[in-house]
Amino acid sequence: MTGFDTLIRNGTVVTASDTFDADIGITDGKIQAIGRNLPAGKKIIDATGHLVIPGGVDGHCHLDQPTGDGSVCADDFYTGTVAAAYGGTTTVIPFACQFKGMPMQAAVDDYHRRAHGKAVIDYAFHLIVSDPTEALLKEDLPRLINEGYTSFKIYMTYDDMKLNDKQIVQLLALARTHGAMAMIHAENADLISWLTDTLVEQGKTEPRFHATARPMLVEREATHRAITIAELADVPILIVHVSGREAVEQIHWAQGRGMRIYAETCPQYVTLTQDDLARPGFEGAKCICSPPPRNKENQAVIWDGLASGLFHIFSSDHAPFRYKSETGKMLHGESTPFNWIPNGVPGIETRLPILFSEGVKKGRISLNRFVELVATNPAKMYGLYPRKGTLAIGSDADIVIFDPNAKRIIRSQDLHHNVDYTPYEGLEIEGWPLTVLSRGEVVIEKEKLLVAPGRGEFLVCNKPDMARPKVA
Ligand code: DUC
Ligand code: ZN
Ligand code: ZN
Repeated sequence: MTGFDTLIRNGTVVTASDTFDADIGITDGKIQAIGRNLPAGKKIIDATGHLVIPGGVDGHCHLDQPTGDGSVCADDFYTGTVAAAYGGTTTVIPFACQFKGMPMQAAVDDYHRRAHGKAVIDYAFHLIVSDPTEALLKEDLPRLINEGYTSFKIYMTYDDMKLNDKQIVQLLALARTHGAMAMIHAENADLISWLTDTLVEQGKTEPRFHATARPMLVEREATHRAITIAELADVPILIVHVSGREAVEQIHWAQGRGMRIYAETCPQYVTLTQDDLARPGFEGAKCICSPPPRNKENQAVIWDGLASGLFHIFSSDHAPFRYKSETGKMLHGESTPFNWIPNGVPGIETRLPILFSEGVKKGRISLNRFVELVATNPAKMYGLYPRKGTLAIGSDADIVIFDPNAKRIIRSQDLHHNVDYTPYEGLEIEGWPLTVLSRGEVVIEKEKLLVAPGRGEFLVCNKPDMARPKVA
């Protein structure tokens, strides 16, 4: 056997199940061989002392997503995918978002236009359904699922997005019939609305009151309701961005009953707390996301779930809004009331390093579990496996050479997103990607971006096995 396009040699290969020393031979963008002492390739990458892992799959991030409140998503498909690549992610799945009154197809077409010519890594789309009309339920959504948009998000909160229980059950029944994965944002909208009104009437509008307006019980109730609706529709669902104990308990209960309830959590829920929302001045706005970060005890609960298998995926929920900007966190100036501050934190570049450093290095999760959470399971969840998310013969050569001992301090100025802050400023990290390949092409090497915008390809997703109802 001769002449791989690229040979990665002397590394420690890590998949979701195994860790072993091997070389990887790549030809035509695919992994052609994994073995010891493979013959040289035209290009040789020496991975001595480093881990060789599948490129990360970020199954939840927001790029160039239109909003309804005058805020602007600061990363487009160029800056967002560049930042992702620097952080060891080689596939992103952001959201084509339907607004009320808009055909879903129009949202998809618009999103393709936004992505066109920009991405440096591969991408697929989730859909956000906010207006489940009869036409959408009967024709548009089934057709889009069959065309490769095999996952959609349902909101139980946010006035312009939220669906009622009947709409949710209709959509879950549709997911069952057509084999799609339903992702659910579980927070009780009416309770949040009442709490918000009460706080605002009392003049309690600083960023820290965002956490008061969205306590864990509103997440718990909605999580339980989502589980109940999924049980009625008899279909698996994914509860996204789970923040703490109360939602975890509901998921644990449902999983214990044999239900296929999947769960996602994100870096913000293991690194930030509600105290970060009380940073001096308006700084707390930097950490406003929904659900909000909780406290240390809840972080420990999330870590337990990451270790035990309760959680299936670890996503960034990268929602990039600039801090010093009237299209960002300061939408209405420096004292923007919490309920007008755009929700979301940036984190597409720091996702793998944070989970590796805080999780693997601190002994909370294994190396294989790390790979499973950031790459393998998201690829499975969204019908991209085994093309993405693993190191196997025939898979796309989306590969990260990861230095497990690299020491960094997270600084906004060193990151590549188009946001003027990171909520993780000053966090000490051990472990960072060195070299990143996408379909065999070196995208990042020695801190440099080596590819042009537009090389990233749109991915048609299969219907995920994980979305199948349990066979009796
Ligand atoms: N919450 C969401 O539901 N989406 C984007 C960011 C956030 O905080
Ligand atoms: Zn959400
Ligand atoms: Zn989100």
